[in-house]
Amino acid sequence: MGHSAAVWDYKVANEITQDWNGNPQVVLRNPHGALVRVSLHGGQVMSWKNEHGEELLFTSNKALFKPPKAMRGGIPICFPQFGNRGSLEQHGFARNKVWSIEESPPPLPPNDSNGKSYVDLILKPSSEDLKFWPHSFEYRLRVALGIDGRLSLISRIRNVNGKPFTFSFAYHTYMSVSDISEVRIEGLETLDYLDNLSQKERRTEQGDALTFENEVDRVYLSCPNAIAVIDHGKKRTFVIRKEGLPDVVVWNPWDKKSKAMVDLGDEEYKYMLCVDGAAVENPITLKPGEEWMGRLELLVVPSSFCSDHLDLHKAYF
Ligand code: TA6
Repeated sequence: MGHSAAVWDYKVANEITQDWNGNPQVVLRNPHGALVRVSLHGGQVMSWKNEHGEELLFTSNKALFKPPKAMRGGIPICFPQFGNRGSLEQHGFARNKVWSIEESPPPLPPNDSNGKSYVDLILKPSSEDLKFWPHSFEYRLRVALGIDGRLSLISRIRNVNGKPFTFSFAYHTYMSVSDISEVRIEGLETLDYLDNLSQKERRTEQGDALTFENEVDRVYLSCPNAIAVIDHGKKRTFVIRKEGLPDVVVWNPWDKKSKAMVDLGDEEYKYMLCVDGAAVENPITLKPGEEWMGRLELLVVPSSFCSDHLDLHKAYF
């Protein structure tokens, strides 16, 4: 199976291995030793390591690596729905399908390739899929690792023909943190959110950075295009930049829910936090031939680089 050659000043080749289920897994590397693993099962980023070999994404020690269940961790793709409405499975089927590598996708802007190691994946509905979601789409996903170790995910979803369809979306991003009590999020202050713990009631966030003392399951609405997740314990900040993703899902199951989940250790809630670039409040409708793009970029910087310097409201792409 071929794969998109790394477009690279350093000509570092990507490699294809197999994951624990025998599913093909693409490994992206940069010349400083940073690494990303992407499984063709679900188009899921399974691992993102910095140049010191530190894992930046959370993966449960009790994860079930058995299709059709998505692995608990990494960055599962939630499409064509985020949540569990209607007949579709929770968070949609894309994360439970086998994707393919696309050698020559429609081009992206040069910036999305130059100096990066990347792979282009594609998902199209099978005749079986069309029976329960009768919409002809092409979903192209580029996963790229930059020279500075940043991770980019670019989704392009196109309505190929037929009738308009509507979807909601999230990059369900499990961040690895030192201890949830050491973490705060900046950029969501004063925003409205839907509280999934109170029948999606609309509430307003108070004025300070978001910290964590118990279960949180919220969709923050109309968020800035940059969010900072500061981990005081590890002295590092995840900078999340996004485009086409107005909302941010924040989820930590805390102790009770963790104990109830077969694929999450009882104490593991302490070491993870989901902060997802998403489009949930206003699902996206595509007419035939229209295409939607949702970009996510994750960068880890030393926490001394505090969010004041991040200019959370400017456009980044
Ligand atoms: O808001 C995030 C959420 O919808 C939570 O309610 C929880 O269900 C989480 O996603 C994980 O969902 P999953 O289907 O991956 O177990």
